[in-house]
Amino acid sequence: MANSKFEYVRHFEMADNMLPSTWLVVRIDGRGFHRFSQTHNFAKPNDRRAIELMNRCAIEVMKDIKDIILAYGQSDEYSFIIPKSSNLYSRRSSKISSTVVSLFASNYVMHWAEYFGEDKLQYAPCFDSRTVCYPNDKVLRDYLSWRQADCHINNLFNTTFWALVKSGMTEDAAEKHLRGSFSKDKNEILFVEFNINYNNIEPIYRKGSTIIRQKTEVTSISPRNGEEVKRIKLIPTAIYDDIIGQDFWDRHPELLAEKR
Ligand code: DGT
Ligand code: MG
Ligand code: MG
Ligand code: MG
Ligand code: MG
Repeated sequence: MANSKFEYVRHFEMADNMLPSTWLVVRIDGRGFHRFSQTHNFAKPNDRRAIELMNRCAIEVMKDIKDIILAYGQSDEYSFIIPKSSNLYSRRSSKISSTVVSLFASNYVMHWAEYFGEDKLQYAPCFDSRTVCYPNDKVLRDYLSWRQADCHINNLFNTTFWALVKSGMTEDAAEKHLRGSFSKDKNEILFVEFNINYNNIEPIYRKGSTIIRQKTEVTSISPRNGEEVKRIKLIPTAIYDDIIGQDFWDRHPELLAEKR
């Protein structure tokens, strides 16, 4: 086929392929969710509906993009892990980032009402996205530990902050009260003043959500003879484990295995 004289403009597109044989992490984050959470009256410190909607979106992304082996989410963000061996979209950075974030955002809108019921979506939510490559298993685990530690630090702060405010302190006073405090101080305030043992708060809030492909028995009806057929399928499922320690990785050796 003859090329048009315009086709040279194609060469203005720059290659952005990510290094081969490295872990790829796509992190999406809600744009201006400080305002979005206020407009939609998210519960403080954690809105269960918002978290479950985020998890649903991540699950739908993983059902669509099979290369993703694990996703980790907290607050208004989600990280998607693509293994070293993957050749998804020839590892083109913007193609991967834009596909993941667009799928995530459209699912957020599509499934909103299932989680928020009568509380209508007030305006179109938006997420940003980036793809970063991590050269080995240690930095990948350190990346995930960084996000889970962030979840812990913010959740401990927010839980204590909102307990103080709900007990009658102004937001300014609560902010001052907690300035410069250590984890043990916040644990102490929660325990002594509010009778809350932080470790008993639901793991979904303390640990964030990890989606892995879990072996699940599914039952379907055979179109041939109408009989029930049971099969084991890998279904993306949310769990709320500690992913910083070695235990999680020992229980799921397939995640870091070279061959998949
Ligand atoms: P950005 O990402 O630079 O566009 O700015 P934001 O406003 O999205 O800020 P970010 O991503 O650093 O922080 C997430 C915001 O979302 C933060 O203000 C808290 C809010 N948020 C997330 N999850 C919840 C929730 O479950 N409940 C409430 N009340 N707020 C939440
Ligand atoms: Mg944000
Ligand atoms: Mg930010
Ligand atoms: Mg965020
Ligand atoms: Mg096209």
